[in-house]
Order: sequence, then structure tokens, then C-alpha cells
Amino acid sequence: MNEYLSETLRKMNSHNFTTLNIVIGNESCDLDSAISSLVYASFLDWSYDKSSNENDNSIFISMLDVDRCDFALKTEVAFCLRECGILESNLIFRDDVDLQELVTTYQTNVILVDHHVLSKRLQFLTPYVYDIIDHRPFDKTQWKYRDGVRSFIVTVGSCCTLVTQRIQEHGLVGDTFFKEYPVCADILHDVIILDTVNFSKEVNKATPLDEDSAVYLERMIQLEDIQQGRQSKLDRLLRARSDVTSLTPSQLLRKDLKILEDIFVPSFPILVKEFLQKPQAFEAVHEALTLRSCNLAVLLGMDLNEGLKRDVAVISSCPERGDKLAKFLQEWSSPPLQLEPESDHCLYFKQLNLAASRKQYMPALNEFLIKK
Ligand SMILES: [Mn+2]
Repeated sequence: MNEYLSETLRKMNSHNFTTLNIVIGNESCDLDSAISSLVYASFLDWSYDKSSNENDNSIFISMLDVDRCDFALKTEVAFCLRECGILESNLIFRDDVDLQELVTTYQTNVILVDHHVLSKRLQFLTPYVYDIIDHRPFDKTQWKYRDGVRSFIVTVGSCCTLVTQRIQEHGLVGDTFFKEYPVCADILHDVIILDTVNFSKEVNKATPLDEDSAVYLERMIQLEDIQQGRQSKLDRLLRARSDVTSLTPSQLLRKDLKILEDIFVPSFPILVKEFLQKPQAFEAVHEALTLRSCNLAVLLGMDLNEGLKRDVAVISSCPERGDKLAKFLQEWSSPPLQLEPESDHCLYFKQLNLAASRKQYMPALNEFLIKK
């Protein structure tokens, strides 16, 4: 896979091509989007190489719709690609390419995976979209693509299921691709397991098509103990998704962030207490506040290691307003957050209402902003 990726990168950077085919996932750049895009682009490239195309020089690239500096935040994507030996330096991120310029210079075909409504930033790609593979419910309201656009939109658990189906449709050719690139079969299988939470009945996302693709891929990778293989994959991927040990405080602040006017509300998969113990954590919060023109930060933490725990800290560049907000949250009653003060060098609380996540904080913060 690295060979295909680096070769494509080389051709792109040396402008040695006439037609650009670009496979783009959605801007959450979650595992489904990243892998759908990478595998489908590899397949297109591989099948293009197999046929003789003398008059045309096409390249097939996968673009991850996230800035390179934020890639580390997608911990499960970074984990999966690292496990497969795919080098980050071979990937193409949205800030690596000037798409506006590329589409005006080259004949361009855009293939959308894992979404079918373009983000605002990429709306100029609309006339170039020529194929769509997506598993979200069909939204016709913003469908402005050209007539005859190819599309495969079916509501299933994972877009990787549909990518598998697309490749599987080629019969022996598809089988050969997966035999030559077992890593592609393996990562598609990873994503289907993660997205359906290993076909969990409670989560209820899996469809017969997801099962069909998973079984097909298991045959390709010759997975032996299927039940155990699926479960251990799920455990590893879930761990990777919440493993933030490699992130710096400033990356953690960006990982899962909401901003409400001038209130900065990041939520962490670790306790705030643990976050604040990282070197330079306070400095990172103040830096982030300045960068986003915010005055208040409400840090929300949770930890699942020994039963659920939650905590929260209010940090402000203006101590008076920070005190006011902390008091407001302590008195908030719908629902009561049950904040128990713990430290005096910042407004830090243990949160005893374990059911309250950021969703429950937002109305309180809204109310606070109205009353200010
Ligand atoms: Mn998806």
C-alpha cells in the first residue's frame, strides 16, 4: 500500500498526469471515511493499472479531509494505519493540496465516500463529482450533481461495507485485489466491526449487507476463529479511540470541542484532573482562549476505567466572570449537575451527576450567556 501511496504522491508532485481522480471522505475524518477513501482509491488505481490505458495518464488519490496537524487527534485512524504500516508521510491531507487550483488545471473526477452532501468549503467540487458511495440516509435537498452521476447510497452500518460490495461486485477481479492487498481487506473489516460495534443488537446499526461484507472479508483474510477475532478487534479499536496518551494538552483541547459565543467547551476522554497535571496544561488553555477569542473555558472530563467518573473545571482570563459562571453551574437545577468543589487554585469540581454530559451543560451555558 505504501508503494501505491508514495508513487501516486510522486506523480502528483511532479505533475506527471493528465486526469486526477480524487476520493474524499467526510470532514469528521473518522475511521470509516479515512479507510473508505484510502481503500477505494487503491482499488481504482490497481484496476486502472491492470487495464491498458495508453492515451490517458490518470492518478487516483485519497484525500483525508482534515489538516495534517490535526491528524493525531483521530487516534483510532492513526492507530489503524500505524498497525498496517501505512506511513503518515504518504497520506494526503486537505491542507497539502490546493484543490481549487488542481480542478482548474486538470481533468478532475471526484468520488465521494461516506457522505453525499459536500461541506461548505468543498462545494466548488459539485460539478466534478462523478461517483458517490454513502451509507447515510439519502438527502436530496442539496443534490446538485450532474445527470448520470453514479451513486451507491444504501443505509447500512458502515460505508466500508459498501466499498467492499463495490469491489466484491467485480467477482474474481475483486478477490484478486484483496489477495494482493490483504491489508485492504483487513482494515475494511476493522471498520465494519467498529461501526456496528461488533454487530451489537443493542446498538442496532448492522444490516445483512454489513454481515455479508464482513463474512466475505473474513474469507479473504482467512480469519480463523471468527467470533474471537471480531471481539478482539473491537476491543483494540475502542481502546485506540479513547487513547489520548500521545496527545499534547493543546491537541486534547481541539479533539472534541464546542464553542458557545466566548465559552470554550472541550470534552476529554480522561478526567480534567489528569489533563491539568500534564505539563503546560494551563498555558495551553489560556493560549486556546486567546486564539479563539474566548474568555471562559469549561473543561469536561470523564473516565471509564473504574466505573464512570466525571469532573469539570472553569478557567477564565477574567477571574470575576469565571467565579460567576462556576457559581451559576453549581446552582443550575435542570438537571442539577451536583458539582462538588475540590481545589482552590482553579474552579475545579467533581461532578456527581454522572448522567450529565456536554449536552446537559449547553442549556446552562446558553442561559448564562443570556443573563450576562
Ligand atoms: Mn460512516
